[in-house]
Amino acid sequence: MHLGKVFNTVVTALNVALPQSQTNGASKWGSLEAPTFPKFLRSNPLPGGYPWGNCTASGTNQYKEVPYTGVTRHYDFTISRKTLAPDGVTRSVIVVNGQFPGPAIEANWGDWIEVKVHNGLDYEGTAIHWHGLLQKETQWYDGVPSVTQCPIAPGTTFTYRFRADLYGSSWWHAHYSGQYAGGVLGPMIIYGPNHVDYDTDLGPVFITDWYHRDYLDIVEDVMSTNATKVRAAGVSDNNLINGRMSFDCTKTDKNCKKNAGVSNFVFQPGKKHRLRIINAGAEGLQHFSIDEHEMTVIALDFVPVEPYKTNVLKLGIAQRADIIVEAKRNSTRKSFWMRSVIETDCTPSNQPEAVAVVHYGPGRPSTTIMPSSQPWPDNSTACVDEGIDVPRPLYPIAPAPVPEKTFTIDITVGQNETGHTLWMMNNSTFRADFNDPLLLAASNGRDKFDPNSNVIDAGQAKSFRVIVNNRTPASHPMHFHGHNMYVLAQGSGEWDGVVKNAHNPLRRDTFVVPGALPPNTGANQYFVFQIDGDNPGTWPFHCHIAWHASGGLFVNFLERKNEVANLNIPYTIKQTCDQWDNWSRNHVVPTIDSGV
Ligand SMILES: *[C@@H]1O[C@H](CO)[C@@H](O)[C@H](O)[C@H]1NC(C)=O
Ligand SMILES: *[C@@H]1O[C@H](CO)[C@@H](O)[C@H](O)[C@H]1NC(C)=O
Ligand SMILES: *[C@@H]1O[C@H](CO)[C@@H](O)[C@H](O)[C@H]1NC(C)=O
Ligand SMILES: *[C@@H]1O[C@H](CO)[C@@H](O)[C@H](O)[C@H]1NC(C)=O
Ligand SMILES: *[C@@H]1O[C@H](CO)[C@@H](O)[C@H](O)[C@H]1NC(C)=O
Ligand SMILES: *[C@@H]1O[C@H](CO)[C@@H](O)[C@H](O)[C@H]1NC(C)=O
Ligand SMILES: *[C@@H]1O[C@H](CO)[C@@H](O)[C@H](O)[C@H]1NC(C)=O
Ligand SMILES: *[C@@H]1O[C@H](CO)[C@@H](O)[C@H](O)[C@H]1NC(C)=O
Ligand SMILES: [Cu+2]
Repeated sequence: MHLGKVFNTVVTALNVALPQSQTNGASKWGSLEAPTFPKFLRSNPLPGGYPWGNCTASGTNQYKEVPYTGVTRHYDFTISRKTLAPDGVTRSVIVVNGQFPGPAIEANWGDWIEVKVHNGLDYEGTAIHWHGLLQKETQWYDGVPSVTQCPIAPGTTFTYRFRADLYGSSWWHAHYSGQYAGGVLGPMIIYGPNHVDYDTDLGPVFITDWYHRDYLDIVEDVMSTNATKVRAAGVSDNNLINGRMSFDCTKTDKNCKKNAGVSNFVFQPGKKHRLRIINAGAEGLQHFSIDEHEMTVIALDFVPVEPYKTNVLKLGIAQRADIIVEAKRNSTRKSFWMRSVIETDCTPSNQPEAVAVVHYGPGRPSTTIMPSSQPWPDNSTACVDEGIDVPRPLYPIAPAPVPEKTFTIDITVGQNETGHTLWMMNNSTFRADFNDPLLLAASNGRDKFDPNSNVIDAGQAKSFRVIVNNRTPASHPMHFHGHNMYVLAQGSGEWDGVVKNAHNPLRRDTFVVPGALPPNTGANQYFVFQIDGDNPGTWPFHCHIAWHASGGLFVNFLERKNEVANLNIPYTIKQTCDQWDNWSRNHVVPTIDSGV
């Protein structure tokens, strides 16, 4: 819900803002030096055509056809800690190549992407997940420690190689404990066919709730037996747009320097701008808007949708939206607020509203001008995303009307005998075994797993349906790896069996199931989705709220185990385990939470 207040106290005197190097290190995101983005990468031009040939957004089934480009894009990431003040409050941030937010991965649809990851951290493992990609050819490079690999040990290097098998906007992030909330995240842009034209691609707009404490300290509180600490742990201190926002230093401690300033964007009058909005936060559901500008949504997650207009966009953690914003032709105002507000009814924050400035060109704008634009009215208080009624996938796909298997999963929360608050899926909380990844075990023929590995065997089902009953007061952005879910239904109580839009249901990789309302009365909220069993592997299905995943809200679907036994898993995966075994024999590994 918009607070409707402009940040006179915290955004005063933009001209005394900290330099970008002190807020975001080597990152240029959100500054006037940020790049714009092409329609596709031209390093492999085809005569008069596109790298994806004649594939189109409306005419090509993305899950069946991936263009062959023969190109590999190479990236090199070094992960380390650095002292930064993204909002003016100094803390240790985990940076990639010295940047927060991290560097962009760009590729054309169908390219291969190779990323060499050096773990330069002193005592934390890591692993990087390439959010939303299907990994149909390389199921072992999904980047989840204890599921597809062992953590990358400090001082060691691991190279991922995978196909850009879908196109649009996404992000990469650490999947080791709550580490991405400490800064290990960046954009992933995959160029593909466009169904809506635009003039300028302004690229990623990260919206991230922000915490002044290190993720390890937060996770310690999340897992503590002190209910007060558990409740306070997930309350964010601020909200950032492209890694930057001011903070009222009178409210806080010695670590507060001065105004960090806010991010800046430039629109050209009358032109259409593409923005790639990414909720890369730890917990906060966000309402994104640009004052006095309407936006047209053209894709959700990696799925192009029939364009629809909105003023306020709702994104749960890990969700993305590609939007087109047409700038006014002859505006009397020369700058407007961009806003993103954490929905505090489900996700608490001490400073829920982030702002950035949209300037009108031409010419280099003055960043000292404070906009006086007015926010869109937004009185929604429900903890929901864009829902299943309006967004319609552009390329229609009807899932199997009768799935081969159906699973029911209850989400509950409770304390175990020692008083730790744990999240449960079907009465079982997840706990990682960093030294024994599930995919490797399954490919070696294991079919009995530790109960806390939360493995659900989908057998050889060509399609399976999952009914998720959320019996907790919290809303959960539920993410499925290796697939886009067909979201068949959402509602309150018990599902009545009716499928919405059976001929073309919503597809996306993350969907927000609202909290049971009113809390604790048992009136659960449900959502129902279906998966095509076309991707042999061990695929996590989990809440993307970092602190809920820490508390075990995580299961793994073992899909087509007969084929899993035949996967040709490269030796490098086993090597991560040899290196991690060696590391964990010689060092104490802080295993505070579930590990993912
Ligand atoms: C697409 O391109 C292929 C070869 O590049 C060609 O054989 C095919 O006819 C084209 N399809 C359409 C619908 O234009
Ligand atoms: C629980 O945590 C709160 C907040 O940190 C603290 O004030 C309180 O003393 C703690 N209670 C116990 C029993 O440790
Ligand atoms: C733009 O607005 C100004 C002032 O309102 C007016 O003088 C001018 O003619 C307008 N230009 C166009 C192209 O509409
Ligand atoms: C928001 O306010 C408008 C106008 O006051 C009202 O019509 C609408 O029902 C409200 N919506 C919600 C979700 O409260
Ligand atoms: C969850 O538990 C219910 C009730 O015991 C059972 O019917 C269902 O199959 C279980 N779901 C999974 C995915 O194991
Ligand atoms: C409760 O959960 C915590 C965190 O997973 C764990 O450390 C503890 O051993 C569990 N207690 C019992 C009795 O299982
Ligand atoms: C979870 O456990 C409780 C208590 O043991 C039991 O009543 C309930 O049926 C179980 N639920 C599922 C889904 O297995
Ligand atoms: C094992 O770990 C030690 C200490 O971390 C390191 O010096 C050594 O090189 C490692 N050996 C191998 C084979 O990775
Ligand atoms: Cu959750």
